Amino acid sequence: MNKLEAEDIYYLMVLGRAFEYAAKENYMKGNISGFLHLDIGQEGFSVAAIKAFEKGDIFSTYREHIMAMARDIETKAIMAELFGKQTGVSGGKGGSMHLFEPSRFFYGGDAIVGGHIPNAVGCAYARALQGNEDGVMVIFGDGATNGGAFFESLNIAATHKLPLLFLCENNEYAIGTNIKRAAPFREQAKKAEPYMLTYTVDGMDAKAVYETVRKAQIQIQEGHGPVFVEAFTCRYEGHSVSDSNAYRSPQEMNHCKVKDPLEKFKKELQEKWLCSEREIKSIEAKAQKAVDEAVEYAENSPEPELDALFENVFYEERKNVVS
Ligand SMILES: Cc1ncc(C[n+]2csc(CCOP(=O)(O)OP(=O)(O)O)c2C)c(N)n1
Ligand SMILES: [Mg+2]
Repeated sequence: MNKLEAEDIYYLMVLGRAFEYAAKENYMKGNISGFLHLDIGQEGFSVAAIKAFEKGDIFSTYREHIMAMARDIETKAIMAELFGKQTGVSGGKGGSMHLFEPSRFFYGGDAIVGGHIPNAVGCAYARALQGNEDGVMVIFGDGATNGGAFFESLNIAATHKLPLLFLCENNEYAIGTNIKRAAPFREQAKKAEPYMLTYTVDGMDAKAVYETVRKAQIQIQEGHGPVFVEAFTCRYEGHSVSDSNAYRSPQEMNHCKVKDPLEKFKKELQEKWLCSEREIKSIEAKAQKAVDEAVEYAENSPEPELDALFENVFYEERKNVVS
């Protein structure tokens, strides 16, 4: 990572946090409806993982606004999607959980917990057949590792030595259920150990996530088969905006917030890359401006046309085809 890349990562982290707060505010105002899962506290993980995974296909969880931004999908098109507008990245029909942009090799967002993991296995299989060496990454939560589809995917990916990076974001919660009540151990990487190489990393440390994902991508590209990376993170808000987060004590939340990924990465910028306070303030101002513009754009965008209801319902040749 060089200075420009580090500044870009910090910009995206600040952009992501400002975006999430703006989304929450607009949900409360009634401008956004449906489910809204915020990624505040996990920005370092989301940005660094996507930036480190150069090229290649990405299948993500439903908590994916910031990941989509890091894949260079326009902030305003993401906000417009949350508003359900025609200019949204999925034409206003996907909403927060279905940000889909095949031209960026970014396939959501999936509302079915763990449902996207077999899809990523299929994509990795296709890429292997095509001789494409970029690799595929699938991102999911700790809760998704308790489902059958996850274990079947580990098995198929390992048997066929597929170029697939399994990236688990372990925030120790599946909605309000603590991991201790849903799994026999905290480290979900243990579930993958019999099948493939595994790594664990501090998900609140963007630089560490970046380095681990980069290393893992290089390994899958070398053709040895899948790799599993687990990052430990902390979600600051409730599961979704309608969850009051009352099941976590103030002490637990404080313990989380001292590890703030933005603060940690800001120090990295100052100490390693010698960024001045002025440079940092200018990155932060640019991010806030982009979010304000995205909200304005979303507010002023038209609703989808009624006819759009019938588009993309049935397969049409050459539409949404990724080559
Ligand atoms: C197959 C399926 N079962 C249950 C749900 C309901 N549900 C939505 S989110 C969630 C928790 C998922 O937790 P985790 O995978 O850890 O992701 P996180 O929200 O922590 O990012 C559950 C059970 C669902 N959407 N899909
Ligand atoms: Mg979780």
